[in-house]
Parts: sequence; structure tokens; C-alpha cells
Amino acid sequence: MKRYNPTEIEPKWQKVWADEHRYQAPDASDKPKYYITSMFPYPSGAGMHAGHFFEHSIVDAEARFRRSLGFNVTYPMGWDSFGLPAENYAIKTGRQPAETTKENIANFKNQLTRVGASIDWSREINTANPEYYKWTQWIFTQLFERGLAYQKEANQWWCPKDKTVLANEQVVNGGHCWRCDSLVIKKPMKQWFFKITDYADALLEEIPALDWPQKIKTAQENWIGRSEGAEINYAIDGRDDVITVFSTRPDTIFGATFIVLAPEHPLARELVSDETREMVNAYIDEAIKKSEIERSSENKDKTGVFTGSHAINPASGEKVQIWVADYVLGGYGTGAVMGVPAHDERDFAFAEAFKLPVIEVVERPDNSSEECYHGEGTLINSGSFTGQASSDAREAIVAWLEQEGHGHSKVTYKMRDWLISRQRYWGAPIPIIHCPEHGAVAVPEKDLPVLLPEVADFEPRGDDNSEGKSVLARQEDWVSTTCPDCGRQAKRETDTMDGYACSSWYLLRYTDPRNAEQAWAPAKADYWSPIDMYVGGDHAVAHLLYVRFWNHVFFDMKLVPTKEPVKKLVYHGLIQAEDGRKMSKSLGNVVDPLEVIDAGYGADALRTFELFLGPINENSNWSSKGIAGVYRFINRVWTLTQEYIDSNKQGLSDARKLESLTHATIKKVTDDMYRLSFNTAIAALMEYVNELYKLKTDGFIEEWQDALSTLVQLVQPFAPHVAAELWQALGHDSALDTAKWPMWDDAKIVTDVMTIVVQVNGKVRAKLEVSPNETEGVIRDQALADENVKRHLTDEPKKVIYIAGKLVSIVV
Ligand code: ANZ
Repeated sequence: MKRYNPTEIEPKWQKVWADEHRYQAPDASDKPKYYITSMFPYPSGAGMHAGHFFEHSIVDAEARFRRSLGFNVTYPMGWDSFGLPAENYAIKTGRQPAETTKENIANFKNQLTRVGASIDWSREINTANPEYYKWTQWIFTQLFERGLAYQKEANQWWCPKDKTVLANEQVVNGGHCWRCDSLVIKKPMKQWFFKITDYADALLEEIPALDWPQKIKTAQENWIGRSEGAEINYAIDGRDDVITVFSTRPDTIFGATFIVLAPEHPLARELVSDETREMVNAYIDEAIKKSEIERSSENKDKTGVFTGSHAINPASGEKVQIWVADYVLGGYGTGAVMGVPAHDERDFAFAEAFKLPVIEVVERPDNSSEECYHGEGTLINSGSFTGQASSDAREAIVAWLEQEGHGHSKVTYKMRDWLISRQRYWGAPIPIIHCPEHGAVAVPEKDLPVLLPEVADFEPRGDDNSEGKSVLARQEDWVSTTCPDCGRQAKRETDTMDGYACSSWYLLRYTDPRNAEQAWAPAKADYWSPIDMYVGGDHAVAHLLYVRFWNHVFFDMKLVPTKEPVKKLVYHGLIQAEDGRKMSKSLGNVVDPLEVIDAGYGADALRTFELFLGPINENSNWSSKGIAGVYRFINRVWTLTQEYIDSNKQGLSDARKLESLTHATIKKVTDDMYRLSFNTAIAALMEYVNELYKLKTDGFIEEWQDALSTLVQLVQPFAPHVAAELWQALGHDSALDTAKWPMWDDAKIVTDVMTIVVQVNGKVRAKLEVSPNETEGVIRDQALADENVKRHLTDEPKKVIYIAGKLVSIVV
């Protein structure tokens, strides 16, 4: 008998698949399409570790499953190669990013090939390739023409070490750079932004209908952070101008006893008197250095300074003090608030600290003991509005303010416009030319791409260049150009685009990756969009929001068929090291997948093992024992099949039982596959193999051909190489990839009953009669639904343990 030798069969099948372009999907087919991929990697120097392979094991199992269900499946792959990580890696190794990126890609590609992923390589893309970034630039110009890309001077987070501007989400751990952990500072600079706020409502509206994990949908909602309220003008005592505040509780206006300006507020330094000037300026200088997270932390002691000026509460007519305090943020609302200490906790803490008056204006319920009641109730101390319910008064007060010219209703968003420009080398140059006559002019399509020049020295050096521009500013020949409108001497924009721009449309480029005339042909996007399943395991809130934003814009441009780009999103857990910690080079606990494969386990065992570890959305730990166990399982599949092939098929095993077992397994595995419950599908296959070994003692018969062919088909999504080999060995001429997923027939599943005892806290409370093929979930549900069991469930069950075929034990 032939021995199982993955080292021999895996490269053989990988070659067949590559030579025959087996996984190349046509752009038209009478089959329904299925577009699946994972969030594309940035090709780092470290390569992928076994944890990264988890993602591809998931995507590939699903891709192979869908293929055999009869879908036209594409599983494309590409490289997110522009951006800081690649550039920093190149700087660290003292080499050109173009060169190191190329090497890293080759390494990643080899790894993915060795794991047997059924990738449609005809669609491979690389965001740092001019053929690709030409279109990233083109999209920029389209956004620019639509007023969705603009430049403005803004205080930006600046990392003094990486010498680049950072977006809010790249400032972490209370004011540190996400890449190098240096303390970041604020610096005023002219920056490019995409106007994502124009799409805030549209993006919010579509969230409920998305087939995405709730956790991620909530994160998107919070990021957008829609607040309904009002802008209210407070006249400044002794001046002609006003302070506009944003409040979500205009109904509490009679309780507004002070005004607070953010340190960044343009009036903060102006409303001072000779006595307060020095203190206010010193306070502001300190405050603007702090991070927003630090400033808005709930339990931080409130700090602030009185400006010396007063404002008039438009409702009560009372004079109130104007303060500057860092708990009010410059970039949110209007950067000014009305302080209502009786009903807002932050204002309450502030009033306590500085002995400011507190006026209750919403009646609190009798049982409320909070110092500061922030709920709804009947208005008190509120002039003619006294006696109204606060929720009704909200509208009435805004209507009154509007009538009197003191304010209007207003919707505000937490989300800011997307800061896109980077002062770094390794990115797509922003396709703009600055003309002394015409200002910022988009580079015409015929002149795209604006090639990133090759430069010997690409290290950022903020010091020789006080404005903190990218190294492109040093390439004088490149910078100097002519205006596309008037032909006069002009200068190129020297900022590059944030890597998020490249990754915001790659899913569409996969639909038409070689198009030299267009970013993609709308007809191809019509066929493939939206993506049916998108798999990721990172905190991808920003990425997912940007992908959605661009797709909404493309929808408005009639370039894509749907507003939303991603139908189903799957979020997977991490495979951690054997020690339970995250795999990381610095901890020395990284498992190299190629080493595992080369050690003789093979890719099939590696993939199957990773999916067997647990539910895909949970974290699990690597286990060297575990992989040995899974290897044994695959070996048993091999041996059983080879023994059957070598046998005379004249045995006496029970054909009916064999068929029943097979059909029950198809049913269970198919159901699990649809639910992406790969670990239970693999467990069912192991169980099936155990049962087959028992039956085998009576000797093989011809009917085993079907049973083993089915086994091989069901194993294929997890262990495609051994499956392909055994499929051929079983005498099938056609490729396993094109074979139809097996169907079960309920009539063929023998339903003798088994009795399951149900215990509650150790006492027998029921006996269930169930089919031996019944799934665990159904048996548990039946146990919990039993009338007598329910009577003894005094509380929510703490634990429900199922011992297969015997017992359900409920602990309350
Ligand atoms: C008066 C008031 C009374 C408020 C009350 C709340 C409760 P969200 O839900 O986050 O939008 N606010 C407005 N602008 C601010 C800024 N730049 N920095 C810090 N706080 C700011 O919260 C809106 C509320 O947060 C606004 O409503 C304002 O306080 C405060 F019983 O106004 B409120």
C-alpha cells in the first residue's frame, strides 16, 4: 500500500493547479458568482506566521465549498504595499522600498502557494505598481472635481520621529504614535482631506441592513457618531459678536450657568482682560499639547481658567461667566458649550471645582439619588416652558430660539473629514499641480500616473525642511512642471496619499485588474460586486468605513451596481502562540508555517488543524500536540481509502448502515459549512472516519466507493491536496474541483432512536427519544424545552453539558 506522504503529493497538486490555471474565474458565466477574499496583506519582511494562515484557511475552505456548490468563485489576492510599514522596513534595512517590497511579495506568494490556497492569481494586484496607482490618482482627481477632496490648514498630529502627520486613529495610548510610540505633538499645516462627512448620513443609513458582526456595525455607528441637537448663540457682554454652542439638550438652557470654550476656540485668547491674559494664554499653551483621549477622560480632574468676560443666556437673560477648559474639544460641535451643571456630569464636576452656580431645570424622579440628573422629566425654573416634558420642550425651545434669531436645530457628527496627505515618500503622489494663476489643478487623466520618482535618499528629514514636507519636495526637477490649464511654470504637490486610499478601492480593481483604459469596466463590477464574503481579523473600522465611503461615491458616479461594497463580513479570532500570547518575533514564539509543512505534517494538516481549533470568531492557541492529532486523522483517511482500493471488495459490511452513516455525515457537514462552523464539520468527519473503521472490520464491499468518494469531497475544503490525490486514486477522471458537493437523502438516514437522559443539577428530570443523527444543538434545545425540565429551571442555566448519545446535564 502507498504511504501518505504530503511532502510528495502537495507540490504535485500545487503545480497542476497552477499549470491549468484551475482557480482563474471567468468574468461571465451561467453559474452564479461568488466573490470572496480576505483583507489583503501588506508584504512585511517577516512573512506570514501560522496565525496569518488561519485567515487563508478560512477563505479557502469557503471558496472551495462554494465552488463545489456550483458557484463561479473568485478568490483574488493582492498586496497593500505602499505606506509607512513598508517604508520603515526599507529604512531599517537600508534598502529601497521598491526592492524590499518586491522580495517580500515573492515570499508571501510562495507561502500562499505552499498552503494550497485556491487563489485566482490572474487578478493579482500591487498598490505600489504604477498601473494600479494611476487609478488611485485618477479617483483622487474625480473626488477633487466633485469637491470631495480639498486642502485646508489645520492643526495636525505630528510624529517628531517618523516626521509625518498622523490621523486621529494613529494616535494611541494617550498621545503616542501608533508606529514608533513617540509622543506626538500638534503642528499647524496645510493638508488634503476627503469630505467623508458629506456621506455621514448615507453611510449610517445602510448599516442596519449589512450582514456584518454587530460589534463592527456598532463600531461604525460610534465612529460616525451622529448627534441631534441645536446651535445656540450667546451674545458676548460688551461686544457685538456671539459665541455659538452646540447642545444635544437645548431643553436645559435655563440651567446654563456658564460658557466653556475649547482652548482651540478662536475667541479663547481674545476675551481676556489685562488681569487674565497671562493665565489664559499659559493654560491654552499647555492644553493643546494634550491628546483628546486624555482631555475627555471622565475621571480626570477638571481644569480651566476664567477669561474675565461674560455672555448672556438668551433664554433667561442672565449674565454668565465665560471660561476656557480642556474638557471641551476644539474639533467637535462648535468648540464651545453651555455649562449645565445640574444635568451634565462634566459640567457638574467643573462647577464643583470652580464654585459656579447650579440651577436644576428638569425635575428628577423621587428615587433619583445622583448628584447630577441627566434623564428626562418635567421642566422647572424654565420660564414659560416650565411644566412641559423635557423631550417636548426640546423642540419648542429650538423653535423659539429660531424665531428670536438665537439659534437653530443642528446635526453634528463625531466623524471628521478624512485626512489623506502624508509627508512621506512611499505612497502614491497626490495628482495636483499648484499654479500661481489657477491654484490647485488636477493632473489630467492623459498625464497619469504621476510617477513616484526613484530617489536615492528617501528618509524623511523634518529638520532640513521646516514645513515638514515629504522627500519629494527635495526633488526639484520632479517638482517643477507646468500648469495643465495655462502652461505657466507651476509646482507639483509633494505630499503622497495615505495607504488607506490604495486599499479603499482594490476590491473593485480585482474585478478588472489589467484594464489600462479605466480603473475598472463598470460591466465587470456589475458582474462581481458586491463582494459576497470579506474576511478580516484586524481592527478595520477605518478601512471598512473608507471602503464604504468610496463605494458610495462610485455608486453616485454610476460605476458600481450597489451602494454597499461588502455583503457579508466575517471577523476571525487570532491564533496565538502555544504560550497563549500573541505570536510575535520579539517574544520568540512565532510558528513558521513552512517549517510545520516541511516537518512532514504538510499543508493539509496545518490548515485542517487551524480550522479545528475552535469557532473561527474566537481566539485559540497553537498546539504541537493538536497538529499531530490532525495529521493522524488525515493519515487515517488516506489509509482507509488505500486499503479499500487494494481490497477485493468481497467483504460483508452492512451496506445500509454505511449509506445511512454517509448521508447523516453529509447533512451535518453541509449544515456546518453554511454556518462557517468548520471545527464542528471537521469533528463530524473524524467521527465518520471512526465509524468507518468499525464497519471495515466486516470487510470492504463495492458500496464503499461512494462512501469514500463522499468522504474525500467533504474533506476537500480543508485538505485539498490529499483529497485531490485520493479522488484520482478512487478512479474519478474529472477534477475534484468541478465535482458537485454531495447531497444527502433523509430517507437514507436510518433513524433508530436513542434515549438521552436529561439531568438538572444531577437529578434526572426527563428522557428524550432522538435520532442518532440529530445534531447537538437540537438535542440541547429539546432538553431545555422539556416541560418537566423547565419546571426545575429556577434560573438561567449556568452550564449545559452534552455527552454524545447519552446525557444532557444542566446546571443552574
Ligand atoms: C448642554 C447640555 C446639557 C449637554 C445636558 C448635555 C447634557 P454628544 O452626545 O457627544 O454629541 N459638547 C458639545 N460640544 C462639545 C465639545 N466640543 N467638547 C466637549 N463637549 C461638548 O454630546 C453633545 C453634548 O456634549 C452637548 O450637549 C454639550 O453638552 C457637549 F444636560 O450641552 B450639552
